[in-house]
Amino acid sequence: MSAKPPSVMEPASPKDMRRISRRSFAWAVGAVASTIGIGRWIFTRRQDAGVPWPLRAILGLNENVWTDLFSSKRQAPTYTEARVTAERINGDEGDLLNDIDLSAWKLTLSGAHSKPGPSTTSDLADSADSSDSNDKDLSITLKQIQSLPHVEQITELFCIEGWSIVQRWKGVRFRDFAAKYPPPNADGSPPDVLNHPENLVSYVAMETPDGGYYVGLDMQSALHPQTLLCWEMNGKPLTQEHGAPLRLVIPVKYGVKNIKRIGTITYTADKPKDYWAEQGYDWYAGL
Ligand SMILES: Nc1nc2c(c(=O)[nH]1)N[C@H]1C(S)=C(S)[C@@H](COP(=O)(O)O)O[C@H]1N2
Ligand SMILES: [Mo]
Repeated sequence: MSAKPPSVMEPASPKDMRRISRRSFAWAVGAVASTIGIGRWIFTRRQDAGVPWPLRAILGLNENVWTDLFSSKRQAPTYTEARVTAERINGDEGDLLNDIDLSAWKLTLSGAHSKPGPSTTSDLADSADSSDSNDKDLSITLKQIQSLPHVEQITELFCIEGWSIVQRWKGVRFRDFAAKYPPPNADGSPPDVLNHPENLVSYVAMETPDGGYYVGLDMQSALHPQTLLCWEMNGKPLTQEHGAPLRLVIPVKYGVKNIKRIGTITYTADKPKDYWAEQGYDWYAGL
């Protein structure tokens, strides 16, 4: 059992809570959100999430507010096809203006728990010794990634420069990728990505093949159900300016975290370096 988070408001009785008006409720939610530095996104999106979890947050009854705030109930808005805007290219760090040989591209996965999670009988046989972890990098082809269950979603990408675009993306949920190629648990015990993400190491680092652009992500945001590894944008394979062959789409973060042309993914217990954080922007860059 972890300790209760420090309470920022006097706890109210359940009877009191029922009397709290919508407005004071919203204010209280804002107070909690800004106190813990989560900001605008939580505040403006909360109504979508239904009532129970903010009540828990305000009352401080939930033992893990952090996890709750980033639970799958926190969804970025999705849009219909009619709302898709013109494409816009921004940022070419990581040598995006120069071609790479897409047919030779492989994703390097570093820091994964020894073996891919079982999803077939042959994998099951393979993973008999999966309790010992090793430091070997995995090399994963685009085909292997595309063979995972994929989804399409239309979401908004906000650039820190102040503009945004709505695009349709196709890819695999990072959480499904992580279930197949699991991060290790912080204490070395066997990971259970979907049921016990809180035991995993805390961060994911991603960088371009040349190392010229790199982002650090907290594990909660990486495992958010709208965080995708994408290979298609608006019904077409990614162009190289948009990050072919594989990019991150993470609508709970600003554009800077949506790294294009991923070369390496690393699971790590240490807070990863981040290109724009080094330029003075907030490391989390959450919306
Ligand atoms: N490799 C790489 N990825 C990147 C960038 C970059 O410079 N290099 N810029 C980021 C920024 S600031 C934004 S706003 C988005 C823009 O994505 P888009 O060009 O597909 O619209 O990509 C992000 N990913
Ligand atoms: Mo951006």
